Amino acid sequence: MLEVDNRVIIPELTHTRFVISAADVIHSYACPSLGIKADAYPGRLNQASVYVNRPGTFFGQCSEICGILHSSMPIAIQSVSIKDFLL
Ligand SMILES: [Cu+2]
Repeated sequence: MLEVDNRVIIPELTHTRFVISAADVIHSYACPSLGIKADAYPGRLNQASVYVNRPGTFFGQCSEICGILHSSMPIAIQSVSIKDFLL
């Protein structure tokens, strides 16, 4: 239940900034293994910075009770080498 249709692809060994918002209700974009947890508000921008020092896939979930589909809002972030990121 943690896989997604489209993973967020980020480059490793690079400072990456996530700009987080929502389209409907308040969510929380959380990926514990990357130390990310930021509320997503409709009409507002929130941000989180991350520096990933290895390739891999990191999973998370929405962590704000947001509605009946809250339990099926997975997050998957994949870090790849800069060379692969630029392809
Ligand atoms: Cu939720």
